[in-house]
Formats: sequence, C-alpha cells, structure tokens
Amino acid sequence: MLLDSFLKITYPFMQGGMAQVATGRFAAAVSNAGALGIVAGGGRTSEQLREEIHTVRSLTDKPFGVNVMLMAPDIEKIAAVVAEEQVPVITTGAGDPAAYIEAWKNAKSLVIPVAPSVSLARRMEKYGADAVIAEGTESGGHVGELTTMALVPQAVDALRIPVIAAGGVASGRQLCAIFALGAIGVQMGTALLVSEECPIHENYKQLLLDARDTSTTVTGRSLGAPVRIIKNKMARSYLKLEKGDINRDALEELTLGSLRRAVFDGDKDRGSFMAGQVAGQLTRIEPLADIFSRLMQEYQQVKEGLPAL
Ligand code: TUI
Repeated sequence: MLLDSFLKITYPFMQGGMAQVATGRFAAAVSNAGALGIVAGGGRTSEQLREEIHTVRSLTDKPFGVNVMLMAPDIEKIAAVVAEEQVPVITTGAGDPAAYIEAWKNAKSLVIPVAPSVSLARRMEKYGADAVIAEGTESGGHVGELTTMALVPQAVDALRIPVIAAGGVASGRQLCAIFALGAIGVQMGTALLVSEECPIHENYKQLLLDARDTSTTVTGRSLGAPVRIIKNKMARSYLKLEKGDINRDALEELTLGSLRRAVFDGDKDRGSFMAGQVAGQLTRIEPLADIFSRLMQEYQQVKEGLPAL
C-alpha cells in the first residue's frame, strides 16, 4: 500500500515539519492540493499551536498532520495539546518520541516519527509507531548522518511497518528512486518552500532559486545539533567559530532567532535559511498543485522508460 492509500490522500506525498514556516493556512493548502499538510510545532508555544490546528481544521476537510519538534522547551505541553486536539497524523523530529506515543495512539492519531537511523526506526516500531520517515542527511534543517540512498533500504529491510523516505526528493526521477528503495512515499520540505502558497520572505525563495548543488552546508555539528542551511555570511561565521575553541554562548548568540530572521525578515546575511541539497534543482515558483502534478507526471514517464534499460 502506498502513502496515498495509507493516509487517504491523493498523492504519495507528505509535507515536512518546517518549523516557523508551516502555518495552519499553509498546511491546509498542502492538504487541499492532495498531499498531507503538516502544521509545524517547532517555534510555537502550545497555545499558538492549538490556534494553528484550529486554523487548518477551518480551511480543509482533508487529512492533515502536526509535527512535534522534540527539542522544544515546552515539549510536554505541546505533546499534550496535540493529544487533546486529536489530530489525524503526528510526525516528530529532532529526538525520541517514545514517551508520548501511547497518549497519541489513545487519541487515535497515526504516529509517524522521523528516524535518522535503523536503530531509532526499530525502537519506534517497538513503541507502536504506525510508520517511520527515514530521513537522509540531504534534508534541510536538523539532520542525521546517513544518506537517503543508504538509510531507506536498510530501514525497509529491518521493519515491518511502512517506511516513508525524506531528504533529496524534489523530482519525479527521485520519487521513482525512492519507490525502488522500498519506501511507500515521500516527505518533502525544500521543494515546497518555492510554492506560491509558502509564507516565507521572498528573499528566502530567491536564495533557493539561486542555489546550486553545493550551496548548503551543515552547522552545529560540534554542539550535537547539526542543521543544514544555505551558505551565507551567518553560516560561514558559525562554521569559523566551530573550528576554534567552541564557545557555546557565542554560537547561541549567532543562531538565536536566526530562523525567524530568514523566514520573516529575509535577512540574507544574518538569517538561517534551512534547505536541503535539492535546493540546486529548484527553478521556479509554482502553485502547490502544479508541483505535485508535475512530480507525478515525471515519475510516470521515468517509470515507463525503465524497462528499456
Ligand atoms: O527535525 C527535523 N528537522 C528540523 S527540526 C528543526 S527546528 C531546529 N532548529 C534549530 C535547531 C534544531 C532544530 C529544523 N529542522 N528533521 C527530523 C530529524 N530528526 N532529523 C534528525 C532527527 C533525529 C535526530 C536524533 C531524530 C531522532 C534523534 O534521536 C536522538 C535520540 O534522542 O535518540
């Protein structure tokens, strides 16, 4: 069964968590375009999140999800709000959600954690996850070490629950490849940042359109919180500081609010423009519906061409 049947949606696509970016309105637009929209928990208080959940419900009658960013300071409250609101799907990122899975299952949600390794994926299966998202280091934002190419087939072989791939998918060719690896569908973030509906600053979109294959880098490895962002002045200063004697305070000063500076202010020098390695492929701003139908069309063409090989 592919992700579209699993989630009762049109396309085998779900949206990434996208802290600060994915409002209730954006999630509803993704769901209305036929994929699974996800409201970001990251960067919001529990009550702000509750409001965004009410917004998505008011704008779509299609399934949607909420992403719980497990490094959030008020994680207990956020986990409780998500259970109270009985959302159809819960995804998690940047940590181990085992402690919350039972409460979320009792609220009848489908629980789909991100796992950056087979060992965490196995643990999620043991604790009752309905599926896992195997996310490769090609992704934007908080990343693990393994590539999508290496992680997805190993997770598929190790698990009985379905595996959804993430990281490095923004075309029909890549979609075809992840099906070949055994995933049932894909979670996408970067590809959707350049949608007309995405509520980020236009400078953010322009940086994505200007990006090439080598335009992203990973900051924060030395602090155990690796984050993939577009190379800019702030990324270079951060990496320079990391190379020397690590001064946590200086690094925190540099990153505090930097995601907000990217998303809302479009501050090209001081913003943290999270993006995956596929940024180099993005060439235009389009409606979500066109992104999804183009991917499916390209996927069908590629698949039909494969027997010739
Ligand atoms: O979570 C993401 N991507 C994110 S979260 C985010 S917000 C943020 N901002 C600043 C610093 C840190 C985060 C931006 N992008 N993707 C899912 C993901 N989860 N990638 C890797 C992981 C992960 C890592 C370790 C999941 C579990 C994990 O487990 C460690 C443990 O506790 O066992």
